[in-house]
Amino acid sequence: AAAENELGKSVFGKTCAMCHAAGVAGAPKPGDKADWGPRIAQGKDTLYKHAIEGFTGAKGMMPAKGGAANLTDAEVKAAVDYMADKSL
Ligand code: HEB
Repeated sequence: AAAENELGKSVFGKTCAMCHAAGVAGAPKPGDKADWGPRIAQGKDTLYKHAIEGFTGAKGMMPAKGGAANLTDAEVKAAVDYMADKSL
């Protein structure tokens, strides 16, 4: 469906890839279904909240907005969708 999530792809590339592309410090890699499955099962609202506000989980620390406080919530949500859609 979201084949053309260009916003999410762009935000991911600029802000999220530094940790998520290689799985730095426990960051779940897009496409890693085993890691993303239970995360996606929490529901999108929880994923959005954790990405926007930050959270500490069993694997490490997700900084609020990936450390880019200038991002809008909509930009962060698009990046979450981009990663989650690759991991279904
Ligand atoms: Fe991150 C996780 C998103 C950036 C690190 N993240 C995560 C998640 C999400 C995200 C959705 C899941 C949550 C849950 O599970 O609930 N990120 C994101 C985004 C971005 C990011 C959208 C861009 C804006 N990160 C980032 C960075 C880093 C990170 C930059 C580094 C520094 N993360 C992370 C980690 C994790 C995450 C480590 C995991 C945690 C646990 O423990 O689980």
